[in-house]
Amino acid sequence: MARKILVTGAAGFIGSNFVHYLVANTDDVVTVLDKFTYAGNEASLTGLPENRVTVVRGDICDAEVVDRLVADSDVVVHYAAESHNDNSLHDPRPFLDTNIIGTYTLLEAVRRHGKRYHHISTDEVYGDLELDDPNRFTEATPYNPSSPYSSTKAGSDMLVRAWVRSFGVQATISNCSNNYGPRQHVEKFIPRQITNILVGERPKLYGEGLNVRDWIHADDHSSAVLRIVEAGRIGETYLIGADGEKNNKEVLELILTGMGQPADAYDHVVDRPGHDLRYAIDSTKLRTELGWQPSFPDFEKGLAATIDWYRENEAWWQPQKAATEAKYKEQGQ
Ligand code: NAD
Ligand code: TDX
Repeated sequence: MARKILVTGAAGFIGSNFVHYLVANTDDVVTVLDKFTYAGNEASLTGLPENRVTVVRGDICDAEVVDRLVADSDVVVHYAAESHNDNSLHDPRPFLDTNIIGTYTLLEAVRRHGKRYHHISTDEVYGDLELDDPNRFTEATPYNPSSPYSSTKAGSDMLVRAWVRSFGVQATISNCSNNYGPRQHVEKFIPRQITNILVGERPKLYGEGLNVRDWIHADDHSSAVLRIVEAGRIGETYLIGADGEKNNKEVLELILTGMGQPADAYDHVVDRPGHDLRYAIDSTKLRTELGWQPSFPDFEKGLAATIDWYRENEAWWQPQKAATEAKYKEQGQ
């Protein structure tokens, strides 16, 4: 039977990809709750069938709207967040409001109405690893967040765990590594560099670019979340990753050469304060317990498709580009 799924933050990057994924792969009926901050984009939800997807403009901190929408759903999948580390270093307050109070507001509503809840989180809650550390993050790694962004995500995860234990809320949590793919805001690393090249600006690398991120295609994140919603054990955390470790310099060189530019045609800019060195996910639990596997194991192929998407969808990103770069310029980045 078709489920009624409330997806928060689905005008953003990963949430919108999840809704497109649900429409293509299930019979579910979806309600989107999104505040349409600078990161929300109506164009990310165009082309979806009106009889399956309803979009509500609202704040997850608004208890009244959240209560009404949760009451009318079977499952809540919570993506909405302030998501950018650099922004959190300059103005942390919205991160506390949305990531902590917003999650609290949702948890109280699912508790009142006895609804299934899935919480989307990040591997950044675990802090960072040395480049030569043979270990990767697992569900047992202690929390050690570095930035205002990751500390508010860690706080939101802790709220979920407390609401499961103290109030019996039917929740699961997933912590995923860095996503790439279509519809990601141009403030983030990969889209920033692709669109810089497209507008004739040089790409910008923080520091020496030796920081490692563990890349996963957004569709693989979506398939993992759906699997956890359908078969995950209540109260459990699942790490999501696709064995995609690469340092930033390597990724930037792949973008440059993939777009017909010399591999060194970029600028080094001032590093991010507190910049996490390396993230790496061990997703054995998700793979063995729930039988999940990534469908996009080839990063270079996925990156080439992502470059094509930005080439073909200039109308989607162009309106945000100049303001995003002006903000970075003020910060020396
Ligand atoms: P994004 O910034 O692209 O989108 C966030 C969306 O949330 C936007 O549409 C925005 O309008 C909405 N939003 C913000 N505040 C809101 C509020 N108060 N009420 C309602 N809506 C609000 O973010 P993203 O990269 O798609 O990340 C989505 C989720 O996935 C976040 O929870 C993030 O922590 C998590 N995550 C992201 C990554 C990644 O690589 N981007 C990796 C792991 C986990
Ligand atoms: O211009 C840039 N140059 C650069 O070298 C930008 C924007 C970033 N970087 C570096 C910083 C990071 O090491 O690239 C790496 C990736 O940066 P971001 O895209 O800002 O991502 P990150 O900080 O790793 O966090 C992302 O993954 C985890 C998401 O933004 C988070 O929401 C998610 O939780």
